[in-house]
Amino acid sequence: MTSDIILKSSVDPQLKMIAQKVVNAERITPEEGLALYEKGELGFLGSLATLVRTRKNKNFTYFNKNIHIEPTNVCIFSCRFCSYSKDYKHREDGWELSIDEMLDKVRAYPQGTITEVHVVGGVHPKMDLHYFAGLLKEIKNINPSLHIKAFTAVELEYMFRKAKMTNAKGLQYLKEHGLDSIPGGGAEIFDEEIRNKICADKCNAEQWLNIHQEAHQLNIPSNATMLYGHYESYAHRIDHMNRLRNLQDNTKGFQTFIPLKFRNKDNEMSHLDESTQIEDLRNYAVARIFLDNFQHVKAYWPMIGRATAQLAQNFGVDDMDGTIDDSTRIYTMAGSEEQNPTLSTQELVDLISQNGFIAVERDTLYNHLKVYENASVVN
Ligand code: V47
Ligand code: SF4
Repeated sequence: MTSDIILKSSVDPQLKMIAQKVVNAERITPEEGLALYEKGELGFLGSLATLVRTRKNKNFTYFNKNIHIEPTNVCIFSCRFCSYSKDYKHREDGWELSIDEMLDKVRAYPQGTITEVHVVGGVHPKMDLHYFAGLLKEIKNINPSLHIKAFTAVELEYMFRKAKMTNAKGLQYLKEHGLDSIPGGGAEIFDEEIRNKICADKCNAEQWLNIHQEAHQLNIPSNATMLYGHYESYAHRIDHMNRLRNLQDNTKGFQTFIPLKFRNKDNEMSHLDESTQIEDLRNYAVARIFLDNFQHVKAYWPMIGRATAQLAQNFGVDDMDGTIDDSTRIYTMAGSEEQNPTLSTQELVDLISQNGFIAVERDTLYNHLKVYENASVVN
């Protein structure tokens, strides 16, 4: 039935052929991915992405209970899309949390109320590898069952370089202190020319991919992001996802892919328009179809807004990130709809089930903690 709809829905012979491949669960090529971006209309892409999503994750949409800690927004790098960082010379305009302040945030959540702490922030020259290893250890002392997902490859590359450690040694050291997984930030767009245009001075594509590869080899899972909707072309997006797909073929260590929509408030790229909602949904769908070896695609609701995140479930998305108690400022400062990004469990379950999907509370590794089978569908 679904296959019929897909095959009839497009008159373009190339798209029909791609649809047939997706129905047969065959991998599509980068050229075919590009054709989806260039020619696939919203409904067609949504049907194909839903086919893949249902095959991989049934009718489930995942969320978890997490908090974000942003140790500092002081950063030695100068990404042009960043609305949040302050350079070291102007650090008094930013924030620098002490270890105790960060631990207080963890202590505020009694055992069982959250399962994950997500730590990510600016690259501060005084917060080094040993400083952060100490933080991880203290978090685990407070609550050993908490999963710590911490530090983008950009932060890690700087920490390891400064500590004169190889990526493998540095990752092993952090793992011994409590690091459980790595978030997907810092990937931006891998193409060298575009990367140089938007974030010339931080780790390059090869370094980003290498850190994730080394992490996977040490059994540290990670996520991957793509910052889209700025100077990049569709071909750049496909190139980005193709590099991730190739690495994933080797390591199988990526858990989820997270497209991040460029937000244009108060940064050096504010003159660029933001992508439309239709483009955002098309992008989720192409990602879901192209990344056949990624189990999950996440709509990060604090950035995209809860209404689009809800709709994105019909375009391949099966994960909403978390309740995100406490502050995450990287998007609120860049102009996202969500100025107070906190959702209660009930609100997240409603968001998912109102669109006919089954909300599943997961841990960071996607083990099911609670399935909300009977949540009501409200039209
Ligand atoms: O790498 C910064 C992005 C990322 C802007 O792994 C912007 O579960 C849009 O990666 N417009 C960091 N995006 C956040 C991140 C993340 C978030 C949630 C979950 C996970 C995960 C990872 O934020 C940066 C950059 O790509 N970003 N500024 C902006 N103006
Ligand atoms: Fe620093 Fe991250 Fe902002 Fe780039 S995106 S300037 S690395 S805080």
